[in-house]
Amino acid sequence: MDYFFTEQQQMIIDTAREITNEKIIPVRAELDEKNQFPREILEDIAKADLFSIFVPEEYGGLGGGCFEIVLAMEELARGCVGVATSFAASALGIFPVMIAGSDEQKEKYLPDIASGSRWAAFGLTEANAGSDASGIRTTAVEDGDFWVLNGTKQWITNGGESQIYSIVALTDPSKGPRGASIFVVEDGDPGFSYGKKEDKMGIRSSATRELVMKDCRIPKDRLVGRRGTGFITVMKTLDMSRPGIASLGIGLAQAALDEAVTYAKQRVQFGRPIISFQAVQHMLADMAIQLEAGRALVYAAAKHIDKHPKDMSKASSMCKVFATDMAMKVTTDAVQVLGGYGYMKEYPVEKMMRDAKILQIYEGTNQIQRNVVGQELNKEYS
Ligand code: COS
Repeated sequence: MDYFFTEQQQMIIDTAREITNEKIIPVRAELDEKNQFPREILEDIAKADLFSIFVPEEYGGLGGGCFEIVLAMEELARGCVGVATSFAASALGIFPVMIAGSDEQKEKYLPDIASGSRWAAFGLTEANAGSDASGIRTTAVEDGDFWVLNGTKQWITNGGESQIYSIVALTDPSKGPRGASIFVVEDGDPGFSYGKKEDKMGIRSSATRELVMKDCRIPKDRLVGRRGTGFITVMKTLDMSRPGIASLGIGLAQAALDEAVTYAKQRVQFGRPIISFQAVQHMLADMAIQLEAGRALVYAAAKHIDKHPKDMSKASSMCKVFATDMAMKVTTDAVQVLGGYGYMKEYPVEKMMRDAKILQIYEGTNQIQRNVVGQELNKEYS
């Protein structure tokens, strides 16, 4: 379907597509098997200037919006959701600075993020605070010209690989969500270290690790935004990033559909290619229909967010739910079309199905997204 991309948008797609075809697809199975972080591919992505898409022009970026990010992520995810997640995590990690940071913080961090010379990560989740994000226990206490952070963040994408971390901590624990603030912690800061590295079902090339802060002392100017406004910034950050996760579902489902159709045209049973059987055709048709509906919703949501940045939540959550539930279904059906071969690691759809699962879980489970949509409806109709 023609989505009437601008010249710049088409260039972003073409650039990401080239990286996917030449750098990602040839090594994705190996990265998956070895649990290996795609450092070199991220360096190629940096050279191709894709990290600059989401950074404002005044800080060396392309000044693209949510729509441009979505286009790049979709293409990268067509190759490997683990690699695309590693790319996406840098955007997620720096969004708090873009949303609430001071001019000095933006000048200090954004040009490096745009060039891809440093990567970011987002430290919100803790062992006892997942969906209930305001249940975090990490604290930040003022001490002269410093903040002292204590706590452990869990399942942090790009943990141990990034150099810049946006960490959510309680500055006034008695105030709940209104007592949270965000800080930039840098790799090498005293008292900051990396803990357990996770062994995951899918997106195995992405790094998922604990961040440990033990009397971690950081200068006062690392506070992002005003003290106590961290939770609102977290929510805005997630509103901005969730369409990106949706687009990973689109790229992944496209890859699964491509594999399924190609296989169905070649596989002969009962003397005919299996694509000639209506049972298979209907499965493929449903996959294609759901995929295109998801893509249209993600693009529409991203465009809405770019035009109405104060009204992101519903569009963002809607597209995250639809596109990632769709990706789970389409990748599962792709395995079904390939039958026994689909279940084997020799064929890529097995990895695709494993990769799809996390999309329904991270950056807010799809149950939480439905809560957000429901709450927004409640407000709209009051
Ligand atoms: N934009 C701006 N502000 C928002 C917001 C948004 N999208 N969503 C909520 N807020 C504000 C609320 O208005 C409220 O502010 P006040 O206290 O001033 O009224 C505050 O944030 C708390 O909101 P709420 O009461 O809805 O929070 P809960 O404690 O019920 O928590 C959350 C529910 C929002 C945490 C839950 O729905 C959620 O999104 N969980 C998923 C978290 C997540 O994505 N984790 C994965 C991170 S992986 S990177």
